[in-house]
Amino acid sequence: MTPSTTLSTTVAPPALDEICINTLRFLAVDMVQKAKSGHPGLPLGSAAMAYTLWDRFLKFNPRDPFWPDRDRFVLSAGHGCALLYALLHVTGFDLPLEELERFRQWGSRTPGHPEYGKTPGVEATTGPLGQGLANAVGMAIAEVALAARFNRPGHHIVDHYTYVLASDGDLEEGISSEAGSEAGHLRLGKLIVLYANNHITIEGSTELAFTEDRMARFAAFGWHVQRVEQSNDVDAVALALKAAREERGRPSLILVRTHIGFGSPHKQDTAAAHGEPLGVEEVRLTKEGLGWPVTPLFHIPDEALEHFRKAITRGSAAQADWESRLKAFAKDNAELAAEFQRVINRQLPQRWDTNLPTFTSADGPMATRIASGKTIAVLNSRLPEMMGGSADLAPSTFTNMDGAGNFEPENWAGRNMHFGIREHAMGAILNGMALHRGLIPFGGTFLIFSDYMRPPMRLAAMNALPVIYVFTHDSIAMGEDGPTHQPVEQLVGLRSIPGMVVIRPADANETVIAWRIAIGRKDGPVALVLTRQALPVLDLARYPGIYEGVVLGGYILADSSSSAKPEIILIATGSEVHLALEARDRLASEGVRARVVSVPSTNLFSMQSEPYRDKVLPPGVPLLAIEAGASLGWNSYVGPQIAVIGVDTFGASAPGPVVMDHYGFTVENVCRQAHKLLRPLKEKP
Ligand SMILES: Cc1ncc(C[n+]2csc(CCOP(=O)(O)OP(=O)(O)O)c2C)c(N)n1
Repeated sequence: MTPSTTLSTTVAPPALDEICINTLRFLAVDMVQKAKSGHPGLPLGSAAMAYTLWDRFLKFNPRDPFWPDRDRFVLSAGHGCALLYALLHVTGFDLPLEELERFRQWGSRTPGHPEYGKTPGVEATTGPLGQGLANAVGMAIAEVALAARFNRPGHHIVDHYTYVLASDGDLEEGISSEAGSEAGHLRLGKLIVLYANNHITIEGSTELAFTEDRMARFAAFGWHVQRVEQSNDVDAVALALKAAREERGRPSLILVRTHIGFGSPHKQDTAAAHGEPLGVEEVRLTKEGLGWPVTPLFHIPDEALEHFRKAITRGSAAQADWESRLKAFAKDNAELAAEFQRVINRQLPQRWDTNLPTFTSADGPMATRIASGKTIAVLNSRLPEMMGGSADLAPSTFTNMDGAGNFEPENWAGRNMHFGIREHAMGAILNGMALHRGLIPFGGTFLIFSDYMRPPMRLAAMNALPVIYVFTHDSIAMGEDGPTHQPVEQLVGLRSIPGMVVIRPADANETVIAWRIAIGRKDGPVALVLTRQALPVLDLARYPGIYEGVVLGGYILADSSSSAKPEIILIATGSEVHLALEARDRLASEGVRARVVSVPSTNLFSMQSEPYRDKVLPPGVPLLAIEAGASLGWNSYVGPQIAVIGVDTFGASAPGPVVMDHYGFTVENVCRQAHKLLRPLKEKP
């Protein structure tokens, strides 16, 4: 039997509540109708429960959307954003009515799905179903982690809830199971999900594809589950929310039976209410049916606005109360209070990077994943806001922070996270942690499994979130596990995400600098791509350009021995840089002037000035790119005089060096390709 509570009352909502709910419904309907695009169904069906939450429980201040101890509200079903924009406008956020009238138009603050950073009060970019729900798990994790770090007896400066409005699609997506399982395991009692169970998705009834007992499923994850039969019954919704808030040992799912397109005579409870405007005539009928004036459009009755705007006084008072409590806390704990402000503002402490390791050739050969682990150990001691882990691969990714403890229900002060084998949720949870602020989140797995977390990585880039990924086993050189584990197209794929910075360091010192860049980047994610196999440590005396060079994304590591212009440039990343260096020496002995350019980050290199890039890669000099990954992408560097030694099939199962040999990553082949590239030039009359 499902351990659930059934809550239902038959009392009609009081008149003012109904007016307020209809205000939200018809603002959304008019937005969609005016835009001739959007989703009216969810707002009509879910307005009452959203209103109940925002009116009676949600702690927020429209005048300060970033107040750190506000409750978080994530509209996971981002397609229903007209409802969120209506709520933000009526409660007094800086979102004027004209913005609602410009729904989905160029340059408006009311885009087609909620976009973090574009609209005040939007806590996360949502739209790809399931992501918001998993982001919220990350936010709830951040809340308990920061509470464990900063709260003191008598001082609760971190104390808020995380709410989600989710739809059938959110729960159908696999990520909801990964994130739900993790949240249940962690006993995140202040995470509350309102699930709009309207039995309809785009293709029709959920009977087509979604018939499991969702309450039983979430109960099995360790959640507290409740059912509300009538979503328009604000008292029943309120009762369930109250019970959910009181349940501190388990996250809560409240399954609320909603009706898509509620009130629309021809479209309620049908998929037709989903992704298109109701139509002028149907809007009229719906308004008349619910006792709403057909015109004016975007109608907000005075009494509704007055009631909604009480959120400003309520929110300002709650924030003022928090600020005075923060002051009292600071009086007793000055350093801790300053530290709290620092991490919330994403500032780094003074001299955080002064004792990062420097490696010498005597330390090598060393895999860059090991160098990364050693760097993490130092960063961990300087940056207590670092929190992260791996998707069950910490012994391979070297992401564990010694002495930081495990983050678990019995120890929310722990900073080593165990995401389980749940890469997709890991990515979205990291986003939620970053969105919350106060932490530097990072997560690791093998580069090949970045495929499992690409949707949240894309959103991290879109949200400009400072999230760090530690991807190891970065090429076919990882060897025996074979093609299923050998990344080929991942590098070019990740580099192509706008706003993502991918760094593939060539040795231990480049790895340290890569970490410094990652920690310092506050406006977007960084993916560190690291080797499993040991690599020589580049001699800093011989290659002094490393420190400045990595920051620029690409630099001249070793020039041709004579001062004359190079005849060919060997451009390489990560482990292949060493191959390029060897080939350069061989070519020199064969009378060819070759320059080696290390490009740990094509993304950073492309941001540099043209003169700098031309200095590193002078136009007209032939290029030979060497990277154990798909050749696609390198062509952008090259005119007709380019060749790429890459991997354009799936790799093979054999010891790493053997695979590398077979794929042409040998000094002989690099030199052969270089000569081949140069021959036509030399033969020119
Ligand atoms: C990952 C993902 N797949 C597909 C879609 C396209 N899509 C948008 S809404 C939706 C389903 C709508 O059903 P439901 O989640 O129940 O929302 P409601 O019907 O309540 O509006 C789909 C498939 C999406 N937004 N995200």
